[in-house]
Amino acid sequence: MNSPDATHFAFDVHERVVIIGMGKTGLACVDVLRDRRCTVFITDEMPVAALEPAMTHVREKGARFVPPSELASILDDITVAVISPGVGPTSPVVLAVMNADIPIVGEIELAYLLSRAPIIAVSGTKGKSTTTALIGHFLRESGRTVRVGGNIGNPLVAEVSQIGPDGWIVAEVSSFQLESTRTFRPRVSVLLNLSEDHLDRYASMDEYAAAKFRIFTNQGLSDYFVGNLDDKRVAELHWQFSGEMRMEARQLWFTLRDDARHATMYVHDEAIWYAPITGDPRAIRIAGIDEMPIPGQHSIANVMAAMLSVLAIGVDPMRLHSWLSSYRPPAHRLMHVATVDDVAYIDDSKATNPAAVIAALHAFARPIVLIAGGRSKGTDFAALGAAIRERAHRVVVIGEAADEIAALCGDVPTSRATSMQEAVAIAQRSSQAGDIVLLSPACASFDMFKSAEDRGDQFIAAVHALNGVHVDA
Ligand code: UMA
Repeated sequence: MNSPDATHFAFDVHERVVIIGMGKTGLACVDVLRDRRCTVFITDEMPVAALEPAMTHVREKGARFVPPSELASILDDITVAVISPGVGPTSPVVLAVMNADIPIVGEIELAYLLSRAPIIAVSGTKGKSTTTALIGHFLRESGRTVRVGGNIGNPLVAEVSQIGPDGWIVAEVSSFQLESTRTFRPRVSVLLNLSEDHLDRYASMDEYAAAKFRIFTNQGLSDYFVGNLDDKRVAELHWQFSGEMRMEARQLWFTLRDDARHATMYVHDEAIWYAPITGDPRAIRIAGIDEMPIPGQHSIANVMAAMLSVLAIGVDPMRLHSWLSSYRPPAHRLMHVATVDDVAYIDDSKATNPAAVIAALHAFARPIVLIAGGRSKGTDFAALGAAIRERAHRVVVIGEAADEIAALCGDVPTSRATSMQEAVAIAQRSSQAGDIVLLSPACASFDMFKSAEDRGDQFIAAVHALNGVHVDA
């Protein structure tokens, strides 16, 4: 999105702002900008009737809704536009704003401009929410004041206004949010991995990666970059920081291999080791890999990324082990819901791309009944097919992508379900003692559910409704 940067905007009483998108982000921007006494308009391409109760909230805050058809009548007076992450650069509303030469600021950029606290930003195709939550946990345990927000569910702009210069912001940032940043400069940036996702919005994998790389573009010598040496695309950065890809931030790499030469954090003798970046250079054993809070290899990587992020800002490495044991994973991420008749039901509803599902399928050694499907995001499901054929003995397919996923399953029997309740009932009938029933959809949720959280909640409700349910503590 080509638009002038907005660093010179004060976002005060002189500003006349139009917010594009009236979801969570748009409404949080209304609140923050009205509190700063800006004149605020908001627009949304959804039919007006579908926009209640947001419309009431906007009115009560003293902002004005303008339907896209009437936008032209206010644009002459607008000084800056704020865009929600779900609104793509080719949306007619965005094009109209750009044609009127109005600067466009993404919500993450706005949050950064308004934040008095330094930011630790986490991106990647999978593992973002877990890593973000874990960093928040470590910082809280270390006695720091911290707010966690962004793509994880609560708009960052609302979080930054709750915290002063002594606190910390931990932000999960998606490619949608990063693509419109101009000056966004986190104190620590984390790039976990890069695999196919959102190819319904990006023309190519390179374009998607370029959006993600904006996380470190503005970082300077006093900042840190935390990267995954085991991810092919991220690791390429290790060798490629030159020209446009120049990185000034200090680099901290992690790996699941025993490679103290190239990484600051690595696995040695079934444990995570840290080679301190300052002071005593002797490596420190942090935790055994059997002590991870979530199953799977990718979980070890997320834990290492979170640990390096907080070590970068001076947290004591000797405390990390006990803080890891007190961590409780966020909902809908490989979350154990219940065991019914010796079958474990796992909610991984937030796995909305094939890579996350492949990781989930490999996180368990037990036979798996997979529930997958939903609205496709244009990604290639081929690798997912191979993982399904290797790991699952039954697949229950749901949603718009049901046929596409069923076609990949080869000899693995598939069943179609039209609701989550039906999917869970089929999964129960198809499973036997010792199995895992895994909801890990590889798709967006909006064809059948309000959100990924709603999809997970419906799964949990259906599991709890099964006869003989034994809910684990
Ligand atoms: N809209 C338009 N025109 C468009 C697109 C959307 O007018 O072209 C309107 C819709 O009618 C709707 C509003 O915009 O009323 C929705 O805005 P939004 O899509 O930006 O959604 P929010 O509710 O503001 O939620 C956003 C993120 N959504 C997306 O990026 C799609 C949430 O990430 C995030 O948690 C929230 O901000 C708080 O920061 C969700 C997500 O699916 C979880 N993220 C993707 C992912 O994780 O794969 C990137």
